[in-house]
Order: sequence, then C-alpha cells, then structure tokens
Amino acid sequence: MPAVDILQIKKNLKTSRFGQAIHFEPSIDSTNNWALSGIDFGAKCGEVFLTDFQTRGHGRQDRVWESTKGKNILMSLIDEAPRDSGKIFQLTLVAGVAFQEALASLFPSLDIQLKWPNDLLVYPEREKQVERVKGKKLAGILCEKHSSRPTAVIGVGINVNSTEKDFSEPVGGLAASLTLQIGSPVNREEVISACLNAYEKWRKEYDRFGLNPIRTAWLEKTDMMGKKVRVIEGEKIVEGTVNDLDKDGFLVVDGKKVISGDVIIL
Ligand code: BT5
Repeated sequence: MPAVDILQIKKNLKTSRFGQAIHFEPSIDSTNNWALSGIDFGAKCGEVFLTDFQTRGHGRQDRVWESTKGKNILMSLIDEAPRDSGKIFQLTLVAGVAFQEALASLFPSLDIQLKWPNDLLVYPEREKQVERVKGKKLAGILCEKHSSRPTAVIGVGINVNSTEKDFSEPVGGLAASLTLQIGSPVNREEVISACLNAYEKWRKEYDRFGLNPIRTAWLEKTDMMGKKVRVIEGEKIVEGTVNDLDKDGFLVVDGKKVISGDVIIL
C-alpha cells in the first residue's frame, strides 16, 4: 500500500482549521503521544498527526491498538480542551458523532452505530439479518488531555483495509474493517478528509450550543438504548438495561449513571 497521500486529503478538505496542517511519519510510537509532545513544541489546535504504523498504539488503560502497516487510519487531532476539565470526555462523543456521520455518508450500505463511550461498531446489513447479531469494532477513539495546557488530543484508529489475517487472535473475532464489509479496497485519504470535515462541523456545534445537539445526534446513531449490557468499572461489574445518555454524556443503566468503564452489549 502506498503511504497516505497528504495532498489528496487536502484536496477534499472543507475545513478552515482541522487538517490545514497535517504531519505524517511512516512509523511512530503513537500519534496521540506525538501530538501531545507536539503541543510542547508549539503545535496548535487543528493540527493533525498521521502515521502508517504505530509501535505503541494504545487505547484506554494503555491497552494495545493494533494495526497492520499502511492499511488503516491512525490519526490524532489537536483541539482546545473545554474550560471545565471534567468535560474533556465530551470530545469523545463529538468525535464519535462526527466520524460515524462521515463513514455512514461515504458507505451508506453499512450499518455503523456508536457504542458508549468510544467505539464505532458495524453490523451486518439489516436485511440480511435473521436475528440480531453483535456489532464488530470498526474504530476506537481516545481523547487525552495535555498534562499542563488547556489542550486535548483526539486520537482515532479506523480499520480501513485490514483483512481477517491482519488481526491478532483475540481481536479478530471482535473487529471489522471497511474493506471486509464493502468487499473492495477503500481509499484512506477520502475517509480522512470526510472525518476532518465532519469533526470541524460538529465541534463548532458543540462550541455554540454545548452537548445538547451532540447528545441528540449521538442517540440517533446508537442502538444501545433498551439493550441489556454488562458494565465493567474496575472491580465493579453490573448488568442492566441502557436507559439514556444523560445531559452530560454519561450512560444511564437501570437509572444509574455510568461514569467510565467498558460496556459489553449482551
Ligand atoms: C480504543 O480503546 O478503542 C481507542 C483506540 C484509539 C487508537 C488510536 S490510533 C491513533 C491514536 N494513537 C494511539 O496510540 N491511540 C489512538 P479501548 O476502548 O481501550 O479499546 C482497546 C481494545 O480494542 C483492545 O484491548 C482490543 O481488545 C481492541 N482492539 C485493539 N486493536 C483493535 C483494532 N484494530 N480493531 C478493533 N479492536 C481493536
């Protein structure tokens, strides 16, 4: 696969901010780490960090994010952190809504749904379903705050051209890629431009009106509501039914707010 083509990404950008500066390295430890340290060297909001391969790509709690060289999207954006540091997590929801919208508009045949707090899942086409099957993880978002500045980094890993043999044993059964769903190779640059365009649009919406419109869009792009789930928050494991996404962006399960953790749809 050729390296990601920055000029091709820029050709389709409609943003005034996100992606106006794009940095690319063929290999890096993690684009989130790279963007966070870039801030120390003067990198500004809107700058984008892309790579073809990560040696220490990570998810939450330092879990490994795997990706075969040159096949997928590994991208981090620098953004202003909300003034209230407790709300940084809300940027994960902004990004989720934006990236779901971008992917759903490029690939209208796919059923792509948000899973709280940071996943995009893809389900087999509805028509083909005999009974409800589990969604597979197409993308994961990791939002991290800079240690001393009011700046955040939004990282996203999107499985674009990975095939089944590219995934490791435990991840393979739970992961999906665009090419596996569509059945043909997918242009990464087009997906990146669409994601940046959508992120800028939804970020402006969040700036103007707060979480409310994001919450409404998020609820339209998820099928978690009413589902039975298992929530794992550290040592605590509870099962219940998802009732809502509350006004602050927390999941509500059996009337109780879930602040963080892993949610398994049962
Ligand atoms: C996430 O974490 O889903 C956030 C992943 C963010 C990755 C991006 S890549 C660019 C940027 N730079 C970084 O270093 N990170 C960001 P979490 O919810 O903790 O999920 C992690 C779990 O997803 C792992 O423990 C695996 O089970 C699974 N996983 C790992 N690689 C995967 C893949 N390629 N596709 C689907 N699932 C995967």
